[in-house]
Amino acid sequence: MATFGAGGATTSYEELENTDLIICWGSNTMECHPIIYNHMRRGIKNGAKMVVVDPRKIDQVKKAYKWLPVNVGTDIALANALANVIISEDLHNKEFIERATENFEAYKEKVAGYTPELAEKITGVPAEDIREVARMYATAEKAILNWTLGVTEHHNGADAVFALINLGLLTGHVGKYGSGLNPLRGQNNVQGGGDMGALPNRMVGGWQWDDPEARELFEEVWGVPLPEKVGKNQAEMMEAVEAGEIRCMYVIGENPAQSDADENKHERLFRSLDFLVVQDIFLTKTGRLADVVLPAAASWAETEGTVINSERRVQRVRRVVDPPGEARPDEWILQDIANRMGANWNYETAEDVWNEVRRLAPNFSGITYERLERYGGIQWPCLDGSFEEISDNTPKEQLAAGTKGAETGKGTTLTTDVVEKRDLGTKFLHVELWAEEVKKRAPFHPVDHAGPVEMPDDEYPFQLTTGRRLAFHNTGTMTQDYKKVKDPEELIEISPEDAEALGIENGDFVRVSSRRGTVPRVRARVTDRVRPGLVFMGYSFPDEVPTNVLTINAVDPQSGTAELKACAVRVEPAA
Ligand SMILES: Nc1nc2c(c(=O)[nH]1)N[C@H]1C(S)=C(S)[C@@H](COP(=O)(O)OP(=O)(O)OC[C@H]3O[C@@H](n4cnc5c(=O)[nH]c(N)nc54)[C@H](O)[C@@H]3O)O[C@H]1N2
Ligand SMILES: Nc1nc2c(c(=O)[nH]1)N[C@H]1C(S)=C(S)[C@@H](COP(=O)(O)OP(=O)(O)OC[C@H]3O[C@@H](n4cnc5c(=O)[nH]c(N)nc54)[C@H](O)[C@@H]3O)O[C@H]1N2
Ligand SMILES: [Mo]
Repeated sequence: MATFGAGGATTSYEELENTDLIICWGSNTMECHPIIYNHMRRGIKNGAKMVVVDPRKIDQVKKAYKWLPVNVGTDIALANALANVIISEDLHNKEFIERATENFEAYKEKVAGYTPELAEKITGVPAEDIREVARMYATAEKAILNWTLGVTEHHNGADAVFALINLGLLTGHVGKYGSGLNPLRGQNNVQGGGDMGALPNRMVGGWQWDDPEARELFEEVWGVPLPEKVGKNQAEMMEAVEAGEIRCMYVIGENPAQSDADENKHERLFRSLDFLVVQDIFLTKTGRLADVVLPAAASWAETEGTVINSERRVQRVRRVVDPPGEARPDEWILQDIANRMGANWNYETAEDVWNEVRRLAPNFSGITYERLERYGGIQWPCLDGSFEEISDNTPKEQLAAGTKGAETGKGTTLTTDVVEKRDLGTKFLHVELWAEEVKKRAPFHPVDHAGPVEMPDDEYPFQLTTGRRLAFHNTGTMTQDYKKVKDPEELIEISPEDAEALGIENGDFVRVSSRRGTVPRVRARVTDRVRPGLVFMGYSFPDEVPTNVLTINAVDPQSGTAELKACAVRVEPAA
């Protein structure tokens, strides 16, 4: 948003199949975004090269042309060094920079200090590899840079995102078919959650909270004055709990007592509340701490509505089974509570809610249920909701291919004959950066490297990074009872060298402790996926292995995200 004004992945999945270079930066795409990875796989089959930037030798490294085994928390130094090479070898896209960006001189000055040799010392990535990947990225005709939590879950994660976006601006790999910048969304509806205004400073459709035009529109549609104050993000809320300013909390579809960093501290804070309500489809740990549990939420298969995925595609969700017992859809509960507080909400269907969204947010105005029914998913922005001119005989594939014309780089809407006049959404964002005259330039944000807050020392000699495995989801509420998969328990990945030094073998139990807490028993997986000094844990079995008692609550002031990807721990053999 800070660079382009819109928060969303800029390309569509399809473009991953039609590009020359795919970079996965801090993203275990194969295990965590398997659908998107399938598109990447096709791209690789079609000739694209993949570069993986990850401290661990994750499985997709086998398919990669190049793996940059970056030290945890040193991504900014690496990105700046790539830029350093691109500029010093005169490979940057001067025409694009001149026309579509601003603040290049400051950026150039900043990255001048990040030579590949210096970056090698910080990041552990050989200078020659940095040079090679810099050249590949700068000279590729099309290149897509994808990133996720390895980049963002740090005390300076927002800066790291700027460092990556800067690379896209430097090379012009954004705003044209097959090139782009993609923050992959974690869940099926993370994009949708943000788009619906589930952010403290944004409204439905991404409007800035204090935008006068938006306030007028919302007050008119909702018929109530809006609060004057901007809201708090989750980290700020927990600070306010600690300060005694927030005494009551209502948690929907989240298990923060186990997903927040420094679990012991967060458990204390949740316990200190006067009143806690949890609305979930399972009884989570957070639910067990609650005064009131609304066991009423219905899962995605039991409810109606829409979700919005990483490529900004709005898709219908349909009820296929009835909710069990007294379970009710989330929006039903919210409406009932609102009305008991004196409001007068009368949404009968999910479509009623969606139609209000269409009034509030121009990006969605053209996405009617009727059109979703007809065409399948539609990518926002989509302004024009008409469709009657399309004949019923138009083959579905042709409609789906509607935005093909975008390949020419001429526009984001379609040019295929049949659907010429129809707005079937927007395949990729920011084509306006390639217009003759650019109205709003994208600024470079020069940033500096700053390593993790807590580094290993004599007392806590290992660096712990945390993340995911294919078969288990987040805090495990929905997956931990599922046993018919490989390794249905938490594991700590540890290098053969470290295992030998500790006198442990693959499958032995170890005890892991940090300055904040202790995991008494977790099974060791001895593997060269991690290098000496680094250990990795998931957090999907938190009742038996509460990984987040170890992690550090060092929060990025810009994003509100904790440094879940780096803390220092001690590992010892356990009984
Ligand atoms: N150590 C460590 N910690 C992390 C991370 C990490 O990498 N390492 N990652 C962080 C990230 S990226 C995330 S997103 C968070 C995730 O943290 P959480 O969101 O707290 O974890 P989930 O387990 O996904 O919890 C989702 C809850 O929603 C419930 N649910 C599912 N469907 C519905 C529904 O339709 N309605 C309602 N009301 N409830 C529903 C589920 O039962 C579940 O309890 O964890 C963060 N914590
Ligand atoms: N199977 C499965 N899929 C999921 C989820 C799940 O729980 N299970 N959760 C969903 C959610 S909510 C999210 S947000 C996404 C997350 O998707 P990802 O971000 O891909 O998942 P993670 O495993 O948290 O972290 C990705 C990688 O970051 C690397 N990494 C750690 N530290 C650093 C660093 O300093 N620099 C770099 N460059 N890399 C680093 C780790 O080694 C890891 O391989 O996955 C989603 N999909
Ligand atoms: Mo996430």
